[in-house]
Amino acid sequence: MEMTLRWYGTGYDTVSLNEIRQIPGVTGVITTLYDKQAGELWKEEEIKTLREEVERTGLHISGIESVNISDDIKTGGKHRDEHIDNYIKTLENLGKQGIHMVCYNFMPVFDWTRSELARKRTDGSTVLAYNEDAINAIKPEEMFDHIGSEMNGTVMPGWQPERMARVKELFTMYRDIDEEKLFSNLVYFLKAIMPVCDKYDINMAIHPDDPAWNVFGLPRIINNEKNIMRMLKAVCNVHNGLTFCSGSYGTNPENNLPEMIRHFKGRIHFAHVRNLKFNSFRNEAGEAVNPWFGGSVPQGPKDFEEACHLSSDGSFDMYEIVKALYETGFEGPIRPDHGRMIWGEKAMPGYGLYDRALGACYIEGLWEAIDKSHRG
Ligand code: DNO
Repeated sequence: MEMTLRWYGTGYDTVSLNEIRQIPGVTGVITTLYDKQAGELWKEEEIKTLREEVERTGLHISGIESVNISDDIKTGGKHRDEHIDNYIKTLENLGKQGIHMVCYNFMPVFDWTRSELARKRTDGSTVLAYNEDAINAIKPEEMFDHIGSEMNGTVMPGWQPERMARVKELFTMYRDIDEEKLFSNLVYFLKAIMPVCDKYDINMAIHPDDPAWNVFGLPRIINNEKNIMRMLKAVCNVHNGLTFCSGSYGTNPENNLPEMIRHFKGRIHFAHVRNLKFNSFRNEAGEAVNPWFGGSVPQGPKDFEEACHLSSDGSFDMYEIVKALYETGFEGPIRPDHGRMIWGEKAMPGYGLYDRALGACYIEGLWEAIDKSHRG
């Protein structure tokens, strides 16, 4: 594996490349041309400028997150083929610049969904959180007004104000799109781009739906083992692969994360490793318990918050997750995912420097220990 950090680019990220290069073990960044609209062409010259900026600091680009997919591609709208052509040319330009991993998602309207971006934890840190009752009480077109003020003046991926101003229009576009139609539009897109991926050896890594269930009645298709399998089989090419995001698949305790990693060996091209803490599972005495370790029943609305990366702080067994990646021979980029906001930092929620740096070191520590125990 290679340890990386997500970086949104100069002018968008509160964290600099020079800060990232000082995180122990981090050698690459996962980045993007943040101002590109979905469907737009990325010119080779623009990618080259970005690559050179990163390389001047001694880091390199380990992959792109994201080259976004337009709503016309997702819904099969009238600009679909034009946007796919741009996507193919973009992949070609990325390939020519030596970039071989692209993360994207196929979620309708909203990228990820949370009800809060700054829930306070008992230690004073703040985290992103989800509460089903709170989500059900919000009208989709008011989502941005609801959480926009907690973005610390940043523009969060998928939550660009211009896009959010069109939420009603976007819902209309998806009015007739059910799971089956969304799935066949995904397959259409993947089949069209596989030749260029083969030519330039580009691994496509679809990001799961976050959370892993339908929100606001919108269809979700990348949320569990069965649906992933269907997608991988429909376009059976090693370049059609996954971003394994523990925090997204893990929102549903029926997803056994280490088992899924083992199952999709060879098709996971990118890993987002983070932890969550569930608040909605309780034992008979009413105490909060971990849904993964038995004896628990959900009580009340689905409610989770993002924890720090350590197993002891959340509900996942991070050791088992990292071990599964190690034992399946995972060689792609890993990035710590959302971190808590700590030590007074003001940054994009989930994407500050400090807690992600702690997360990177923790994952590296697990990896080293697992590696040494395998070598005996
Ligand atoms: C949120 C991220 C997502 C992810 C996209 C990939 O923090 O994990 O926005 O980057 O879904 O296209």
